[in-house]
Amino acid sequence: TACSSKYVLSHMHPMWQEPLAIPGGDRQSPIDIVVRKSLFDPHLKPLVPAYDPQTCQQIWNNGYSFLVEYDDTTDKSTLKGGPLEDQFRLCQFHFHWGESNAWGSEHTVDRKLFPAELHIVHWNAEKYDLFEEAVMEENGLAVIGVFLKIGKRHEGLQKLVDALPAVRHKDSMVDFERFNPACLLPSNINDYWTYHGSLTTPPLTEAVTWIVMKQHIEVSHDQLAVFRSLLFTSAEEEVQKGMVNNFRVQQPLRGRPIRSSFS
Ligand code: SG5
Ligand code: ZN
Repeated sequence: TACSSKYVLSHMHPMWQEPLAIPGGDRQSPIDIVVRKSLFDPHLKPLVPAYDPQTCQQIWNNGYSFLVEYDDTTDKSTLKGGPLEDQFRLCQFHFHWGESNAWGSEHTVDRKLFPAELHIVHWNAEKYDLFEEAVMEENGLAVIGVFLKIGKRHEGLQKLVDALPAVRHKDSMVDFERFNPACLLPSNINDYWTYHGSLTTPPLTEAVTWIVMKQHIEVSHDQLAVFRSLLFTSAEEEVQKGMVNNFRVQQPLRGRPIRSSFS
């Protein structure tokens, strides 16, 4: 089974602003990427995603976003290269988005906001036995971030958009098969920024090597509108709340280097 469904984050609720406690606290995410302050590192390698669409299992509305979950019990879908020394296993991807196209991303580039941001989450299966262990450890996770902009309809995304009405409410889940998240990556995956940070939802652990793509992808306004038709609330709740603005506020950089793979 995919990593995330083993957990219930009981302290997580819609539009939470700040956690009860941050472990450590000086390597938190998300951040603003100041382009002229990022450091070109010629030793950064090309990124090598190798995803097997057969490991795709289900879509789950967890009351914060929708997660597309992958079987992570074997090394069938992996990420290596880039800033990573180990091989990481794909476990899920999800998005953050706004109520309007003027904001919604978690990271920003020179303060520029994007309407949405994709996160593809992987864990270090060379160093750790379980996702839940990796979440707590330095170098435990690698997350690819991709900005979404409004433009042409995204063909790859449409299969996912078509499935979303089935997971409208919190806690709903539907089978979802043979989806390759590589179809959501921009054409040039070799230009990226990387820095050490944290999960942007509880438990906010500082376990993440962030890899933020320089190129964005385009999706249509109508496709994002379907994201916005999801709900934070379960079917039982009397007052339904639209799932929008599910991003964390920005965090201080605190002197961390942001490296770029390009000059
Ligand atoms: C972890 O971080 C969470 C995900 C959460 C992402 O992968 O899982 C755990 O921490 C389990 C201990 O939460 C779940 O899977 C819910 C059980 O994903 C979301 O909540 C969707 C937004 C967040 O990762 S991120 O830093 O890339 N945004
Ligand atoms: Zn995220």
